[in-house]
Amino acid sequence: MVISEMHGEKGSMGSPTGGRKGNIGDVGPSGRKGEVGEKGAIGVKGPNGNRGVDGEKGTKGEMGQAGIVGITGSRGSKGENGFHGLNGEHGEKGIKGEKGIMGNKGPVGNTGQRGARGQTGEKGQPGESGRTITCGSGWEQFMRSCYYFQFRSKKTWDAAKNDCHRMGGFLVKIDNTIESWFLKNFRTVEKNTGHVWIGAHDSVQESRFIWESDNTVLTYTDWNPGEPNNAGRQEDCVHMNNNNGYKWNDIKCSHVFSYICEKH
Ligand code: MMA
Ligand code: CA
Repeated sequence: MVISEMHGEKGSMGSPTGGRKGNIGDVGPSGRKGEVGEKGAIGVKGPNGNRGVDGEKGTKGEMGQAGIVGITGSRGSKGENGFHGLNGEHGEKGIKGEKGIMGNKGPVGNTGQRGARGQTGEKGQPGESGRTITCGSGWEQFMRSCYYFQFRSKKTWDAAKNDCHRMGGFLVKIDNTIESWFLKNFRTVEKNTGHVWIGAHDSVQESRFIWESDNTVLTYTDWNPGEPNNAGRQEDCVHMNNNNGYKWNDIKCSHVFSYICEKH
């Protein structure tokens, strides 16, 4: 704001001779308004304005990385039992059995005094196909042969062969499964515990086994697996091995074993 200067006007001079000083005149009229003053200094800083409005919400962040694999869980409990399996298929029909052994000669029928009893006599038929053999004391008859089981004496193969010859026979010649079965069966019955010579040998030509009874080459054989092996290149005679169910083995002829003779 501009403040105007105000002052009264100067009174008239008194008498030079000195009189008394006059009274003070009336106040003069107001002076003219002064000129505008200079601009004042900058005022003190005003108080802070109010806080602005909140910004808009940001966009959604990206998906985080997959977490680490968890620790292995403890073992589950045992499952329930499975169902019963289906029944298996019906098995195949078995192989036809071998032809049976020929029966021994049937008993002689009773005299026909009573007609009804005469029937029994007919059973004797099968026996007629075999020869009637009188084997003699100590010999066993089977099919068309007689056998002498010498289980109480032991000899070398040659001595055993000679003994059979002396008795009118030869060291046993085994022609087939049935005959083999008969000999093995006798071994069981007699409870024989040793090896037994049979009539086979390859003394004439190595590896060519023949029967001493008729010098024919073996057809039926019952070798123990791995035999004949001519161990030590000195095994020319054949025995039934008591440790292997009587299966055959070639061995040194100088061993002393029991033996079986055969005669027709
Ligand atoms: C073994 C085997 C045969 C051989 C005899 C000789 C026990 O069997 O090698 O082949 O004849 O030994 O003692
Ligand atoms: Ca052998």
